[in-house]
Amino acid sequence: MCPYCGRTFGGGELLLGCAGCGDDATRFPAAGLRRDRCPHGRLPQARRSCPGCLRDLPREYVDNGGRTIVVIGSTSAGKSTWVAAVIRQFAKGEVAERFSGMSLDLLGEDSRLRYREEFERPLLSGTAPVHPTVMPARDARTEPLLLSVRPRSRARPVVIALYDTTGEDFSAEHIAAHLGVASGILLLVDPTRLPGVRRVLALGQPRTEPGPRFELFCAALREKLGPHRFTTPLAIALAKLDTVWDMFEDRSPMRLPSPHSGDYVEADGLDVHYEVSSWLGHWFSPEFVRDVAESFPVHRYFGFSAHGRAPAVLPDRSSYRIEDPLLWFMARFGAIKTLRGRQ
Ligand SMILES: Nc1nc2c(ncn2[C@@H]2O[C@H](COP(=O)(O)OP(=O)(O)OP(=O)(O)O)[C@@H](O)[C@H]2O)c(=O)[nH]1
Ligand SMILES: [Mg+2]
Ligand SMILES: [Zn+2]
Ligand SMILES: [Zn+2]
Repeated sequence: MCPYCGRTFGGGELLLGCAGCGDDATRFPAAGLRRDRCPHGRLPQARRSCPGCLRDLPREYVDNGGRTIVVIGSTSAGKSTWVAAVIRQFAKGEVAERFSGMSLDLLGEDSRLRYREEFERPLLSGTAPVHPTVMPARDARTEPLLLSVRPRSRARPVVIALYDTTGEDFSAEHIAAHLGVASGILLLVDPTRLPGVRRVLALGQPRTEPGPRFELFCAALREKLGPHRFTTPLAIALAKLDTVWDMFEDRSPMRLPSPHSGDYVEADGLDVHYEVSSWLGHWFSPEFVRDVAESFPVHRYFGFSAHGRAPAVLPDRSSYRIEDPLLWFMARFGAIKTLRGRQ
């Protein structure tokens, strides 16, 4: 499937281009190769592009096939910041310290440029973004960041197309177009929008809550995919954990550093899952937790902060448990091992 236009093609349909054929240069389907040569008998260019939208597809994406992860949530839930922070976490080498040889690369010039311009600079530069929405809606739908995550050095990479939707997209049916093929969905919830948290922090009631949007989202999915339950793994994460840091007890798993190292530690994953789901039931609504369980048999709750444990203290804005959902997806994809039982 093309990560840009969403259409599906066979390998033989991907377009190749002539190299050094001058005025005769043309683009032709890979199936048209004759002994690895173009119609003029010369070696073609290495790059392959989509016959639907004509965009170049990175070689690793073509060779390995891609997994699609869609990041959704209300406006300003912290979606773009999560994407930026998780990539930075790899770049800083903090994941490789725990998973020897694990690495993440942005694939292709488009993804690298976009990461720098739209994620790294506005979200991690240490200055608050001028506009909360960093990405135009048009881009969110068609422009994934293509990542290649190598679980160990020289291991076969997992190629991930990461779609960072904007809040407005959350309920729209065009999201469902992606969700039908998604290998994973990450739903972010901003705790400062939840009625229970707002009462405790005396913030007044929010204009929008994530609940009605989640129902619309499920309705859009049903319309697209039929009335069945969705086998796609759903990760629901309480973002901006620093804003509710004081509400967790000392013994809470939300006080422990992420223990996943070498393997995905199932016991910790479950501890966090039960902690976050019970808080969400309490702060938000038990129906939300029930609806998630009913629609998505494979789901797990997470909590993280892109701004570290304390409320954002500049300049050190190291993050907390930011990579946990990605590690869970990697474990579900079979790319890293899951450690079961207590340590
Ligand atoms: N305190 C705190 N603030 C955060 C955290 N993550 C993001 N924010 C802030 O939340 C605001 C929204 O973040 P974005 O990442 O732009 O949110 P978004 O979900 O991409 O929003 P849209 O694209 O508009 O739908 C920004 O002001 C961020 O600085 C966090 O972990 N802690
Ligand atoms: Mg965004
Ligand atoms: Zn395409
Ligand atoms: Zn040629």
